[in-house]
Amino acid sequence: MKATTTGIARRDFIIAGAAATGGALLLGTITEARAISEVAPPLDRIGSSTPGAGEAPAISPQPGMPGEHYTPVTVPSGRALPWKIVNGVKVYHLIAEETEHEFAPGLKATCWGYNGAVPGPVIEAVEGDRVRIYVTNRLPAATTVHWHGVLLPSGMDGVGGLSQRVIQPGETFKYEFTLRQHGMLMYHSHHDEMTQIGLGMTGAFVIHPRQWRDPPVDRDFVIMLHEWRIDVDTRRPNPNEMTDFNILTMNGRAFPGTEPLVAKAGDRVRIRIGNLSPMSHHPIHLHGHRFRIVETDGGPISEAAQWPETTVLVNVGSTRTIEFIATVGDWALHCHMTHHVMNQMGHQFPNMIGVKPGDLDEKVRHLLPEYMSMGESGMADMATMGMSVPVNSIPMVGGAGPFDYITMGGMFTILKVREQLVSDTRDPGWYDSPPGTVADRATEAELRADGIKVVGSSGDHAMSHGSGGRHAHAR
Ligand SMILES: [Cu+2]
Repeated sequence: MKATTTGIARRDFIIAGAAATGGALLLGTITEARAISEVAPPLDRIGSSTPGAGEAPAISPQPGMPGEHYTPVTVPSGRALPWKIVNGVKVYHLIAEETEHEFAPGLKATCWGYNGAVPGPVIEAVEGDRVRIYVTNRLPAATTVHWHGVLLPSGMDGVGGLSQRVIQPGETFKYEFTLRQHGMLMYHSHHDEMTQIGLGMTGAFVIHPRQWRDPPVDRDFVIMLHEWRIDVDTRRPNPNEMTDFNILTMNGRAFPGTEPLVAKAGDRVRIRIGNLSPMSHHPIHLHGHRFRIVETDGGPISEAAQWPETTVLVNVGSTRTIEFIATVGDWALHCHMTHHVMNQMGHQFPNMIGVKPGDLDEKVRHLLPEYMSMGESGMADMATMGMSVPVNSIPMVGGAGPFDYITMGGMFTILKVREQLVSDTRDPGWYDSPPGTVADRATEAELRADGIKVVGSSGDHAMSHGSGGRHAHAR
């Protein structure tokens, strides 16, 4: 590891998430041509498969329109793919290409994605829509796109070699099918998956129901999970990595680079979470709320079967959609695997907990001038000591918080719920807790009143229950 003097100043982290791509929604040109001209298979029940060749075709309904049939999703740190309507068909254009992607301020790598985005932009449509998706391959390798979870004709399924011939560099393929379900689905390369998914070729495919669902939601967020191996001093994710990932992302961003989710108190909030990480399942935990798991990529879950939860395990290759009523405050939303909320360099330290290095540092500095022993009391110091980090890397943890540094990295973001919002999407800053509702140092008087004796030196706290002992409440 080459040490350099390029430090990352604290100010660089301040609300990095605020670099929002404001109003992330990009709607394409919507032509007036909404004539029903397409003959398509009938809408089908959830769980049924593609109709056979013998089934009678039916008229496709009108293309679903934002505002009329659905409220568009919000994609923190991301965006939706533009579309247009041509003769009643929704037409999209995905471009598979290499792209310089920023994971957080200070860390960029050359990834493979779609339309300059990693993950690719969200494809958004409505149940019943006929969609035509052109895929242009600008990569140096062949590729395909698989529409993950979508019920469609076998030849549109996008598995290279099995369902189609691969898309060679420079070629543009056409996929076309009618959407006969709704839910949070996904898309990804299905050719040399280890390389192409490992380099980022994934995206979300949201299909809204044709009828408004009851109760309607006020916020509808999409988050795609991913994991990467980006060695310090390199600018390419290593797709050969099997287990030891060191950058964990939500919509391609690692904390403190993640954009917060903004909601109003009392809002019904939906978060659709998809996992196309190469290897890991991610238990995503939301603070301060209980939510229900209302949908998987297999379809909606009946109300009686919806689990109340605080953590939802999102397996590789699946999606989970949760809903809840937003409570005012700043709430962490993160993977609960502890190594998944760390950034680079946080994973391979010798265990120094409890070690007293004495004059070791001074001795070692004769050989390694910048040497500093670390981790004697854990990793939290790493964020705050203002260490320099190598070029194009980010500290293992650390984002500016309202009280202290937030000792989190990776797959971590913040749900910000306010009574009033200035803007529907803009980061409202830090939550200003009402007086008396923030944990703080106990006063001597408080300790005395409750019979708590703090003995020994700092760091050696013990609690006394008083002379009577066992019944602390008996006073
Ligand atoms: Cu995880």
